Amino acid sequence: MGTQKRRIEDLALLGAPPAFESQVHVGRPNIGDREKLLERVNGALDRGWLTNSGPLLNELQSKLADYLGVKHCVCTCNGTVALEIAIRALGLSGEVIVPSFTFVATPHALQWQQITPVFCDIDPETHNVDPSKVESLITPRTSGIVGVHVWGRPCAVDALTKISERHDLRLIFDASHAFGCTHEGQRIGGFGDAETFSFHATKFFNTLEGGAIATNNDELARKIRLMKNFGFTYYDQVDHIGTNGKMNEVSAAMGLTGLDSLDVFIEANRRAYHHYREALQGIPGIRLIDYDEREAQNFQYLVLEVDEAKTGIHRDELMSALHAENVLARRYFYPGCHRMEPYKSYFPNANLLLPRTEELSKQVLVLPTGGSLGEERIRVIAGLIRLIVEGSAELRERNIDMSKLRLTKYGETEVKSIPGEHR
Ligand code: T4K
Repeated sequence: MGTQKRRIEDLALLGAPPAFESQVHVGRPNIGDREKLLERVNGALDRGWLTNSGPLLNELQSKLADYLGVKHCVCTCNGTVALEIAIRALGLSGEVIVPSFTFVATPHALQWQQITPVFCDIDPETHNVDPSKVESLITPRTSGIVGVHVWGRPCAVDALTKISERHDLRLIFDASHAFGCTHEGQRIGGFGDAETFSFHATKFFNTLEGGAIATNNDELARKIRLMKNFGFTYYDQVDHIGTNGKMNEVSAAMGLTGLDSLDVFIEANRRAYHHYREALQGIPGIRLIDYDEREAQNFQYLVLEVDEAKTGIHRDELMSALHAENVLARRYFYPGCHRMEPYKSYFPNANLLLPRTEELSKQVLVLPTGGSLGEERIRVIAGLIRLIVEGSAELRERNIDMSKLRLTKYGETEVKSIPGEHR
């Protein structure tokens, strides 16, 4: 369950045992009724129909279209391929405006097709593209905008729609985080020319791996359906360029099972969010992002902004200290896509136009959350953050060098010869 720590000496950083015996992850999958899932998977095995427009996929697509309130929802093998197909089906080329503060799949889906992502800065309040910065980035080569609803909070849908209409640009929303969320009462999914979802295991709604493209445009949907299946129109007739973007029946079974439990997932996430909110209250320099509860939210991401001027400790140091306790907080989307390859080689000075992105990506820390975490563990995690922040001056006095904490994949932390007092 985790040990509630109250004294600086109890921190793993100082050699004490970690608060949690095993690693506590962000992105734990939401899993619905296992019996029902296995029943569906067994049905697929019995039918001997495992992919290529199986009955489970067709049922899922039609239920998703109803849920999202769109005419068409085409499922894909993952969210990256959903983006790639939407980009291609809409005929994007040249340059496309996109935030850098996103998962790298968003610009990769463009660059993969030789389209140049032009990074736009964000609004630090919303973490989403700042629409007032978009128009100055438009050139004769610009063909579209990809907005991202980061953390499930809708980006400036109306402003971006107006800009795209004014300049005759295509508009896609990467809604990977926003399944189940609304903007002005309308489900995310129906905005722009198309919206894409990721149903990766770590997402609010998952199909193991998977994704979808939602659109109200019949012709676009027809193209997308062709493109995700090699362009086949009949058994041996290919009428379009295509790829293999199909979702299989086991993934569809997972999706159908998850759909039955959406309300349970949301309620568990909402409760966890409020437990954190209460437990983190009053910690100087720690701000938990807000979700507008007048809208539907999925509360999948527990996002802190760490203001070093007030905490006395840098976000990375706090993260290292948490990793030492087996709390594997993540610094999404550090360092910003513009500082990742190939973009940092292509645009070495992109940072000059992205001051807000630069700043925020040094402040954000995403904590483990979700239904399986439970109130007690949330209190332990929040208690650790309080102890580390409130004890930061003392940690400095003890000459604890937190940069000595080395992080490895999934945050396995090695604490190496930390100077200062040890227990
Ligand atoms: N656009 C946006 C805005 C996105 O956020 C994403 C994906 C995409 C597009 C592309 O969609 P996909 O092609 O992925 O469908 C993770 C996810 O892999 C990625 O899907 C997601 N965004 C991104 C935000 O997070 P990593 O590199 O952090 O993944 P990983 O493997 O480190 O997992 C995160 C945590 O979840 C770990 O602490 C372990 C835990 N975990 C992971 C898996 C796979 C589990 O507990 N169980 C699991 O099964 O990217």
